[in-house]
Amino acid sequence: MLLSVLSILSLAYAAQAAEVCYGDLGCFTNIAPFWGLNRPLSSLPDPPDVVGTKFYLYTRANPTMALRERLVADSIATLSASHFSSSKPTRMVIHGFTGSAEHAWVQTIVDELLLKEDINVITVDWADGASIGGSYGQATANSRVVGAEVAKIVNYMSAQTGANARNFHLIGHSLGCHVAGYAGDILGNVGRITALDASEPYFDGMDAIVKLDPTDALFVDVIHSDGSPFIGTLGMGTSLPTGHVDFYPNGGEYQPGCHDNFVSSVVSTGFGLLTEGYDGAEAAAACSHLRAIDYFTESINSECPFTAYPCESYDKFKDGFCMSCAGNTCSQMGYRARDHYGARGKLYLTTTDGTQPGGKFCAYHYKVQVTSSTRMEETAGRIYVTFQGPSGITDTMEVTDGDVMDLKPGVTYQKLVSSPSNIGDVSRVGLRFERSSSIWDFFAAQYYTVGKVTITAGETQTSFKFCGSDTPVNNGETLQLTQVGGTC
Ligand SMILES: [Ca+2]
Repeated sequence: MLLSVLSILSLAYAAQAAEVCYGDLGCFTNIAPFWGLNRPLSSLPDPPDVVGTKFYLYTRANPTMALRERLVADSIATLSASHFSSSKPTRMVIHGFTGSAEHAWVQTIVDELLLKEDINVITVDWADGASIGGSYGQATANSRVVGAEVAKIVNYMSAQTGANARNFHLIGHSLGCHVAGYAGDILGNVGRITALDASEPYFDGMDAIVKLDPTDALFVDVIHSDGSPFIGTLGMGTSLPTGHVDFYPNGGEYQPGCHDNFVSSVVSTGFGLLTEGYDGAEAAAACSHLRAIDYFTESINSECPFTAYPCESYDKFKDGFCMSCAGNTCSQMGYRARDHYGARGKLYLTTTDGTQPGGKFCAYHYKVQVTSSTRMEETAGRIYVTFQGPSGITDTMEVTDGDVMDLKPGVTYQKLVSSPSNIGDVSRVGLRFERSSSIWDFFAAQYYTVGKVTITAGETQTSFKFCGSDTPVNNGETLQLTQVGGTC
């Protein structure tokens, strides 16, 4: 049945199949693999002069938008008059659908990159080809032309200056990730592609040649921040593993502090338009989709490492089962991902919602384990823990399940806890017990008896053990543990 529907669609589509050729950028067709069930309407790309791709160079000598220098492929005059240095690494920033290199986030990434390193930064502007006036499908097609133009200018700069594609790092957002993929596919030896929430619609389920994949650069790192399904929840990013290493902050579907379901998007987009213009509207409509940019930008000069851990699932990660980096399997999300080249696969981490002072998203991860005394009387309730070190104190967090209230002797309750500050060596733990008030737990013991508490810092892979010495904790009371180590 499916096959016959496909063949009818194929026949109907064959009538519209076409090809366009744009000189040295090559020819582009709208047939398979660029057409298929996941891309039922495949457009041909607009001509390069309609897509209007422009390249702007920033260096420490010309770091502002007013001083940026336009580079044009085949124009030796612009290249030799520019501050481009072939001996330095080059990073390119590529926006997505409805984007522009004039958007504030692009300039912020440029600023952070130049603060970090004395390099070439090139912004790729294809605002006309990615315009909301066109369709998403047309922008999808146009991204192929932009990819070819990126490859062309990299080849031109290499030929003229001896620059090497291996020293190029393409940083794309949304459709810009696939632009980077096309460029990398043509060039064959791009050093790195960082994909910031690569777009899902028209790409998931398509051939590797159609979308970003690990063969497009020597190293491809991907941040998934809006990976909930497009159909139903309007998640714009893909949740599928797309690179050598794929980061899933907060599970990769929704980001904390974002309210991007359809209804709230419509309301907040209108509010954003009224109050902050286009950037505000985009931020409100695509909060989780844009958060990948925020994480990457922060990671460039952040002291906080954005450590990410391999795990089977986000649920297991949240329960504290995946805090081990044994075998160098962890990485750092964002700018420093390349420093942990050996890490592969799906990595998880949590972030804050960015509302604490300083507006930072990076968080430190701790596994908290509370083990009941083996001599404890059974009881029912919840256990909460807070802990501190020389440089911070955490909020009070529940380590029990929340639903299951039974507390049994010798059992360990554990959770992943994240803190916006680095606590340092943990020196004190506060453990509070709240007894169940349910009538069904009437005969349960009035107190909880703690055997030990272990805090493991994910970032340093260090554990701190506190013996509870079978101390009972009454309902509503907090027990302070200050003695690290011991036998228990
Ligand atoms: Ca590809």
